[in-house]
Amino acid sequence: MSTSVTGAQVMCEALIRERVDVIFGIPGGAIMPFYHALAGCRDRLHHVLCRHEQGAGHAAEGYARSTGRVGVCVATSGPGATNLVTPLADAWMDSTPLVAITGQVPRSLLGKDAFQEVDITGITVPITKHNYLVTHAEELPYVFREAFFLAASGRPGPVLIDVTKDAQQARLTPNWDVELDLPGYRPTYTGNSRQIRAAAALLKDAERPLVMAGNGVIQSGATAELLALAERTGIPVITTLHGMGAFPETHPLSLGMPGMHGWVHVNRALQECDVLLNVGGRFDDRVTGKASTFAPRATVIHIDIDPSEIGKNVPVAVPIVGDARNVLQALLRELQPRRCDEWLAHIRLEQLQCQQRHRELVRPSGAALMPHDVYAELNRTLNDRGDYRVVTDVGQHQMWAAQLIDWHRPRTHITSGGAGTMGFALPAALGVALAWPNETVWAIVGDGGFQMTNQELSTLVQENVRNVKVAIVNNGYLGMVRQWQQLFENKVYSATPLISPDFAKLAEAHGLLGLTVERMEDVEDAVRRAWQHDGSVVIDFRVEREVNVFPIVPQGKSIGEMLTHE
Ligand SMILES: Cc1ncc(C[n+]2csc(CCOP(=O)(O)OP(=O)(O)O)c2C)c(N)n1
Repeated sequence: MSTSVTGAQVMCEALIRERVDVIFGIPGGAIMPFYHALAGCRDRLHHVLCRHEQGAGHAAEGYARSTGRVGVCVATSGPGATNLVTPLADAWMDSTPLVAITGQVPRSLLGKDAFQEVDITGITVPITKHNYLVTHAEELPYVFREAFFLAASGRPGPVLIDVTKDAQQARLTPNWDVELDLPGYRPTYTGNSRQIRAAAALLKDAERPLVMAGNGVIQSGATAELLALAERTGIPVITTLHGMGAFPETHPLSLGMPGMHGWVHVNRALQECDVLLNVGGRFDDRVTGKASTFAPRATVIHIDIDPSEIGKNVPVAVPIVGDARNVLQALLRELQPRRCDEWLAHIRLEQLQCQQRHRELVRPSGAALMPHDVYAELNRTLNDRGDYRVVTDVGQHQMWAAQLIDWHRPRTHITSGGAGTMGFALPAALGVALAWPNETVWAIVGDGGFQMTNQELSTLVQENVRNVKVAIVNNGYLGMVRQWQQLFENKVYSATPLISPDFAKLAEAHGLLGLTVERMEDVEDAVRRAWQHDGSVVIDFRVEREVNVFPIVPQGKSIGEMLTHE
């Protein structure tokens, strides 16, 4: 038997066979054999050295979310592996296809509290779709094949492969002739035709129907089918935070976002609708508010690839398990043209009144720089140019971005929705920028979240990434928490005022262009300079400090009980 390759070389070869071109990580003792092997295939596998494993994980997520392909991150054992826990949880909550590779102590030391030993497979059981501890190099070709298949198929998600150091060092003749053998894993891609006919009948007869588009529409590439369905039936469409971009928001049938920070007219439409078709959304509590009072008059149709989502949060009359694109295609074959003009006019009237009032209420007089001014300018230039992706972090700025930018294309709005992970935006933008070198990637981030992972600016420089433009919406607070303290905790601002460094100087210290904007008159110029500058940029928008995101549905309340102003 030839003993020409190591387990580590097999790992690299497996990645190449899965058509991986870029991986994000940090080396260390237990993963050193893999890194040694990686040096031998630099021309085929590009490794990005991040500054923190959390950054590596989010970068892989950004790559995956913007391309639909599996993102890959790598860490050593122990603290390297535990630093990946947050991105794994994030990917789990947002159904992001990810493969995380970690080194593990040698098999002979397992369970002995060896140096940098952590039971990472044990830790990540609840936040991975599947995970593996590989102790024998011969298992590697099969495990990698299966891991990539699991990460990308059915409902996508993160998979972890933990490989002992001795398995990486062992020599073997790999067997690449692997047949997948997953008897218990059979995702359903086509919906049940009887249920699809039942859904069509409901949509035909409904007086106040509504379509809610979630992440599944984007994941399955069903945007054309969604548009066709809306245009054939005249049914208005609402888009969840992760559904943004699934339906063009300037379309006459687009209503906007529902939920905790959704628009008043959208939440009212949900409370009034008689048939609700949820395509690829999971009825997250940020969408439903108090679930028992959600859409009380609606007969609910739910299309989801994951059967365990159906009926989990909201009772469903017509469950359709399948891939959103397949199911919508089948549904389209059943649907005759119709219109919903009266219902739409009713919602539009409400929208007009609510948005007029909203505009008046959110603008305190004499405010220096309102966050809304920044978004208005970003929205204008993004839509003018079209060649962009936007990554947002978590907090007030994230909700304003969702509300105030018109999202048109799938995979252009990337955010941490399920886990709500501060620190996501900058490293995720790095992953997006490497996947889309010819587009401009805006990272919109708060002063708090930026400080959680801003060391990845250094990675941008090392990688010569020139297309990331960071817009910090700097309000001197952990803004979203401060807002809750103001509204619901009697203005006791406990641990939310935030001192920050001079962010423009921090950018300059990295050799990047740094700009500071304090006046409304300077917003346009700064945004234009950022677009034009051949290199990554950080803009510190110092905005009015105590501005709130409205509407807001207080925690535990029905979405019918929104606060629209202070
Ligand atoms: C890792 C992490 N820690 C804590 C939180 C809780 N949290 C949610 S929003 C928020 C404030 C965010 O502040 P900032 O980044 O400045 O953004 P802003 O809300 O001001 O736009 C915090 C602390 C979180 N979501 N993630």
